[in-house]
Amino acid sequence: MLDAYRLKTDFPILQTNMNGKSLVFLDSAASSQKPFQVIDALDKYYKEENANIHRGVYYLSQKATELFERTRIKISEFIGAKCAKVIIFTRNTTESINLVAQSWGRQNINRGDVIVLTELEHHSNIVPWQMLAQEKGAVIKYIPINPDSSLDTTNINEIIDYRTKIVAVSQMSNVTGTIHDIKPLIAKAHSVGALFLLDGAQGACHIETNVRELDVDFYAFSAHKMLGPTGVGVLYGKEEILEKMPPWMGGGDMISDVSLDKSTYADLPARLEAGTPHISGVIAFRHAIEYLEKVGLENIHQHEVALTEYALERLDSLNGITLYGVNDLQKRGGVVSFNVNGVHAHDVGSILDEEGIAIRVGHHCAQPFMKKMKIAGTCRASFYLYNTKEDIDALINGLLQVKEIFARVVKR
Ligand code: C6P
Repeated sequence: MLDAYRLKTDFPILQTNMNGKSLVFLDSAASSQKPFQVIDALDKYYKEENANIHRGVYYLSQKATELFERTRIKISEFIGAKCAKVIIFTRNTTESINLVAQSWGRQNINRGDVIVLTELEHHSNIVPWQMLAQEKGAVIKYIPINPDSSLDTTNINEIIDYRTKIVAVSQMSNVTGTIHDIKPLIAKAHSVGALFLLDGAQGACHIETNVRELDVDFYAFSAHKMLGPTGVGVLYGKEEILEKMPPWMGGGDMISDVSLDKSTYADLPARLEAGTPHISGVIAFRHAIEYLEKVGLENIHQHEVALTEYALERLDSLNGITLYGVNDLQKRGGVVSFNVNGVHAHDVGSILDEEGIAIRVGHHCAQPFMKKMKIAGTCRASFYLYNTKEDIDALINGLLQVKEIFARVVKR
């Protein structure tokens, strides 16, 4: 098991105060905090290594290129990819999914074809497909969710059939923390000749993932949710699929030859990476992955399961709290979504903020889920390797204050 108390000391921001109180950070599902190893790598880059990559013959440029490409190799090993060239750098998960929709999708999706999603997807795994479907006259079908937010696969044979071209599902829900049982869905997609995209925005940071063992065709995730800098995303794709994908954006670094009337394109991965990337961010991202590897993703997951169990127990012991999500703790990650009955989630968030407690409130970029549950939003506390039981105790004390304040208002 990991020592969250010790790990916390690696995160400078977690030593600070907010509103005069020690910061209790419970919003890592939105973006994680960064250890000094990552912050130092960013600092070192700008002080000692800064140059554009893939362009210069001089030492600094070659050094920056080497460091940048080391991260690509590290990521390929981290997710079990065949080689580094199938790792495409983007800005975030959103851009990775848009890249698939705009490049692979525009080439392969035609009128009447079916794209399958779930009702629990983040907007980033809905809107790019809606844009594509609108342009191409394709149809989107949704795997429904049960009231506990698990997937209802009763009619899966009618949803995924010979017309399906791609199935795109999140590894873990950002709203309820539900870890989906994706293996049967991947097998089903492949049995009808469809591809499978796994949205790993909430997965890569918490769950050991081997893309080749899972046999996913695409895997999308963001560095900023896994201790790395913002502005760096990853798209993994099977080599034979990426090889056939046309460039989505044109510009520098993605060409082989340009003349005034036409251009030819570079090989993978450059063909899908136009323009100067977030060099410092990519370089620092390797340090984030090394940190995660040192702690161990399985240790992180079990730590989060323990915190979730504790949080659910304590929340359940308060009266007037509605909890969302599945009961089986091994089928959920470090996210708890709840409402304080009769109190708007934004009010809960603001009162907690005064106590230095950061949670996310609202629809969490998953409006279809909220509509299905007939709620405007939820309060969401999310945990990572640096959270402790004391952070959850602080949340519970904050919620007791929320209840007290609103009880007084109601009495008046
Ligand atoms: N969810 C949250 O607070 P980006 O913003 O591109 O790095 O990640 C998008 C995204 C895609 N899929 C899932 C399942 C996600 O959770 C997210 C990001 C954050 O829940 C910010 S909205």
